[in-house]
Amino acid sequence: MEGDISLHVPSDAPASAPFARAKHELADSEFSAAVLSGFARRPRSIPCRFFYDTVGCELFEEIVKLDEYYPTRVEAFLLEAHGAEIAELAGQGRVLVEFGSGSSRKTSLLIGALGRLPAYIPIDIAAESLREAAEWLLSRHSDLTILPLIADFTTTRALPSVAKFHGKLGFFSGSTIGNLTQVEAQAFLANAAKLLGPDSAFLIGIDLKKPTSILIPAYNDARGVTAAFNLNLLARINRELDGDFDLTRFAHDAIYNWAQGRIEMYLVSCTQQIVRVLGQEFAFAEGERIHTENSHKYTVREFHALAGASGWRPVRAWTDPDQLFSLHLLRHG
Ligand code: AVJ
Repeated sequence: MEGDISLHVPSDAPASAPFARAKHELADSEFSAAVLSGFARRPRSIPCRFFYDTVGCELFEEIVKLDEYYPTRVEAFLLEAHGAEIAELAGQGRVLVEFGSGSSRKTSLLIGALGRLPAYIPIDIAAESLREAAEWLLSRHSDLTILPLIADFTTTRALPSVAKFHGKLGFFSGSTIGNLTQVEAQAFLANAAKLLGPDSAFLIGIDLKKPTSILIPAYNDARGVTAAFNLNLLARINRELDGDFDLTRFAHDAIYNWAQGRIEMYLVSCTQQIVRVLGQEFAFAEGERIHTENSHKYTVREFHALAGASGWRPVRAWTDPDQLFSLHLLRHG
């Protein structure tokens, strides 16, 4: 089925375009560089984009089905309930550009509401997800032109040239922007404004601030799927970087940092231990934490301020009756 996707690859696409091997093959050295530098720092850390290898993508698909993990379900509800209004306010005939598209399951709801699109450009670092998502989308929207980009959406600087001839609608779902600090989120939004161009629209899903009685279980579920997702980072180090992490000697933890307004995920060393990675030894104290993810939460007001500071004008926001999640339509230019 790969052929289905490459049929849509324009010959003049930018270097980071569909399944460009160079970018993909860099992954290993990128991962090792990130782990080695993250382990040299205190507290130790691993960037959350490395969650999404094949196993990690599968575990994330399990997370979104958990009772405790409301964001995906509520966002899908908002897209279904308000799709027609979103389409009307966004305007017809725009190229849809999705940042961190993953499985594109929610995108299908948006595409259904938008009607005919000149093209859909999903941007993701997970090549396998892009391939699978494109297949799945084509099975539901057979006349859709899909131009996947394997890239880190925070550093994407160019779109396939077909995008030049149409207006653009950006889509950034799942509150993935929450992985960025406020400073990084502002830089991302400013870059997206440049990438999408004058008169573009942007639809963004934002997880709302709420009681920790709801937030914590969403990141520490009873079945331990999120724990497995987090621990997969260590398994990935074992697989790809010749590591010898004993996964039973690290534990998943998720806390809410009130000062920063974010969930923080950690892998906590259960004992004092020495771990080898790429021939180097790393000593971990008992209780020492590896920081693996931030997931910032916003109020509608806070997000409007953030968007406004990077040149985006809020057009409308939609929230569910329980105020768990929000969708924002922004315009600029
Ligand atoms: C989709 C990346 C935003 O922070 O809620 C889910 C990732 N991490 N459970 C989130 C995630 C743990 C998710 N993002």
